[in-house]
Amino acid sequence: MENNNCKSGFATLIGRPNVGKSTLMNKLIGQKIAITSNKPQTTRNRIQTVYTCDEGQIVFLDTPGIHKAKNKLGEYMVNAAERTLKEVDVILWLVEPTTFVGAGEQHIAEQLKKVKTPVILVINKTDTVKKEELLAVIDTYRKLHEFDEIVPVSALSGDNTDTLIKQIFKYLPYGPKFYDEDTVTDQPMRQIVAELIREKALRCLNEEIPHGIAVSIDKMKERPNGRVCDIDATIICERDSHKGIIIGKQGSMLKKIGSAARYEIEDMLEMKVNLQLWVKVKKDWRDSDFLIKNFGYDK
Ligand code: GDP
Ligand code: K
Ligand code: MG
Repeated sequence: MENNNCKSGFATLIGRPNVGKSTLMNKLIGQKIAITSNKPQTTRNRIQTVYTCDEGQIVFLDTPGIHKAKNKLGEYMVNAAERTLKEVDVILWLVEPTTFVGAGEQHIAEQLKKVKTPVILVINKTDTVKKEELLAVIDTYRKLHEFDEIVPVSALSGDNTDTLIKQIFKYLPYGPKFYDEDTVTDQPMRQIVAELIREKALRCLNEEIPHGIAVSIDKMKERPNGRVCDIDATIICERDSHKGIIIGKQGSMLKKIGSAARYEIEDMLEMKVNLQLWVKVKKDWRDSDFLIKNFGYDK
């Protein structure tokens, strides 16, 4: 049922890597869509999630983060993020609860000066600080930008996220919902599965590898009985030495990544999954236009 007071619009999440953008998104939507890890640049694709309630609908864009590009893939990510700032109804800038303002924050503040879009400062991880410290953080950021709202939250516990939702709706225009009530993302299932596998690989592997891997889904097919899904996926890395590490002693690492991923995919698809994982080397894939497009990283 649509009422005349319904509000619908777009919000984007920006902020340095690891401030908790994906965690917040997952908390708000109530299920896992954006992958999270303690390594920067986990999120490569612009993931849309949809929040629906009586008041209306918020379509969230989980951006990869604004930073200086180091290669072609980096450029795609930065461009996507900057374009988004102008297109949305409201920007959520997520920060850590600290008074230290680094070059990354300065850069974001400069970008925000170029757009007229309202900005809500979201101070995340409030579960890690005392109230006095929080006041000092608010003070620090007030000097950096004229925010339309400042909302402290804990994405992990969900503390104060209801206030955040209310504040976001203040800036959305009246209008009908964009998506069905039960839509939570417009990402194809294959892409979510690929991201889940990549997340598990990032978590299991050594520091030096993660940024150089991609995952492609070669086959994903539900059996006619509707109880099993067969998935073939390839982890693509940049070096032969990486391939060895990803496979591990007698395939032990690949097994570990595979079973962790399978467990979550089964949970998400609500059926048994037969996951076959392969590893391939493609040198310098991050600098190749063709490969970036091929893996869907140009959004
Ligand atoms: P992103 O790079 O901004 O998307 O950050 P992630 O969502 O991947 O989170 C990075 C790390 O911070 C993960 O280890 C999260 O568990 C952690 N984290 C996120 N939100 C909170 C929070 O509210 N409190 C605490 N204590 N940790 C958090
Ligand atoms: K991260
Ligand atoms: Mg993320």
